[in-house]
Amino acid sequence: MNLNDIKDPNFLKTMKPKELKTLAGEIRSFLIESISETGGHLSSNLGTIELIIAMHYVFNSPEDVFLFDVGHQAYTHKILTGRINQFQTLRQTDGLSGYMNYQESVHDQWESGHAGTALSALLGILYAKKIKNEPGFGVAVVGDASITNGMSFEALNLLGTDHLVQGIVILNDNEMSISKSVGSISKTLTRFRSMKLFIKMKRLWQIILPNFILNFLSRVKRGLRGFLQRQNIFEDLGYMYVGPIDGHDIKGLIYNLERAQKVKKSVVLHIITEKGKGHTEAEQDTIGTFHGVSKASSMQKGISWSEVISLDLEAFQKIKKTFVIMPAMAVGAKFMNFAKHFPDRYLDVGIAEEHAATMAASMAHQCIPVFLPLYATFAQRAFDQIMNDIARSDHHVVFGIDRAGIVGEDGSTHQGLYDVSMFYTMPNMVITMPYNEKEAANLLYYGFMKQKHPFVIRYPRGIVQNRISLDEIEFEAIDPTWTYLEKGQDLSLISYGPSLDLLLQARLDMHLDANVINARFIKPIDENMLHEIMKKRSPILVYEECSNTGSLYPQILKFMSTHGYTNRIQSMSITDVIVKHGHYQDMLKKHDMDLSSVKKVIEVLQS
Ligand SMILES: Cc1ncc(C[n+]2csc(CCOP(=O)(O)OP(=O)(O)O)c2C)c(N)n1
Repeated sequence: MNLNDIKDPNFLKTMKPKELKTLAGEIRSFLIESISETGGHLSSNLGTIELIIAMHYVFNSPEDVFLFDVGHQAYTHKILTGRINQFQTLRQTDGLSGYMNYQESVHDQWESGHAGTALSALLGILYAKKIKNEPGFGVAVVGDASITNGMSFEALNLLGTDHLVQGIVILNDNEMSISKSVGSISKTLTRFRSMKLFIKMKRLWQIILPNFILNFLSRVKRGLRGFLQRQNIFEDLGYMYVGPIDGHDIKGLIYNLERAQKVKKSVVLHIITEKGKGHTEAEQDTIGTFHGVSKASSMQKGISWSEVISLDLEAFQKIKKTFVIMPAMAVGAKFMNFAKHFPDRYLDVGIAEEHAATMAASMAHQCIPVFLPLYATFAQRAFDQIMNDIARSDHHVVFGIDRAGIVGEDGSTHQGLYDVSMFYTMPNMVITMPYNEKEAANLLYYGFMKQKHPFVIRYPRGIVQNRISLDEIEFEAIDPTWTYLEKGQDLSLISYGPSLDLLLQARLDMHLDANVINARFIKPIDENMLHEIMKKRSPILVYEECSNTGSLYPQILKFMSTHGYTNRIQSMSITDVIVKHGHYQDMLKKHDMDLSSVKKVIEVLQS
């Protein structure tokens, strides 16, 4: 069939299993070709094609609601709901989102981007349907890594024994998070996978025996299995557990989904899929390189900020041994080499930011130097733990806040725009951002060697100019002050991180006699330098690629009002707006943060 003709999933209902299989093959070929051009979540989507076809075959979306945990694995859902023609714009400015998106389709009824939300949302959907007296099932697809998230367990704990609602939880088990799944849940699932024969027999009993005998047997079985095999965690939590099922066998999936519809309690359908199915390299990938792939034409030269920080920390091990707690982002945060070189100083804790923060706090209390890398957006998950266990108690944890600022293609759920405000509210927190590679190394050194407070080093998603290697890295003492990148009389341009390059460029292009000030210590502020520039009474621009609610700008305003300074001051920031997916430069422009916007603001300030 011509995939471009798909308008909605109804056409599936009359198709035969063989035709559905052919369709899966066509979608797989399309996705491999299309994602290799645009970039996107390759492996996860190649693993869910048959599942999503079966879901749309059995259920009636949007009356039946589908929730995809994270939402990165739902490309087939996008195709079956009539969006294939937009795939050439996937993750691009004004194009198709890489995640579920309320604005794109009535079939997208849960947006997330952050792992672990689907089961809570499922309970919400089911209760809403009940209150509104609306028909329809709720079906949540959760990966074997996302189900280990604390939030997933909070919801699992309730749904299994809630007799007012019935949810269908599809546990999509591919043994992978981005890299390998970790922890005891993962081990438990491995044990389930080895129980296939037992499961087949159980399926047979359920077909041939009447209900009351099944119920009786179920009780006997639980006792017996508890004795013989240890129990099934999902059954213990009150669910009917069905599985493990081959997640690429459409016929089997349809059979089991139809059964799940008829069960009068919540069901966990455990399916086994292969991440990257149909793409040889992705199938063999045990590291996570193919979880998300970049657009072919967007490969930039140089190395990423994440790699700089990871290399710095490796080099720093000669000076001090530090422990890294990694919440599931080893590949993106570029810590695979660190993990290999220092296995006894590294722990992947899975998608568990809250746990990671509290664990870091207690290690710090035991005087272990801990480095905690968190993407800015995922650090939000651990607000309470960072606030209560680290900041309140003044524990010396060093944070690497990665993907700070506009993130580009991942879009609104992944923007790193709130971390400065978040950390600013926290007592004892020191917040920094390096301008270049050299400063990154020095801040890391300073954070571990000269600080006793919780210490944040934030860095963006982009690429650094100069490639650095391990043996080039040197650490120097750094003062907790701001520095002048350029000096001048007429105005002061203040920022931190690589955004300073924009200000330097504006200065150059406009032939300005201006200070360009590197506020590398975002908190605490450099009061001496502020006095120095304020006394000149010249105008000030504070440029921050983040929300300015509670960031550097209001601190400078507070300083000015305390000391009675009345300089003209202007803030450029991304405040109270949602930044969508798209090219980094496009987003800067769209939100009046690009070079030409800087120049316009400077002109106004000088007029
Ligand atoms: C709170 C949070 N932390 C980290 C991530 C980054 N992340 C996106 S997908 C993913 C792995 C998900 O694995 P799994 O749930 O097993 O789904 P799969 O991709 O294997 O289908 C991670 C860690 C995230 N989205 N949310």
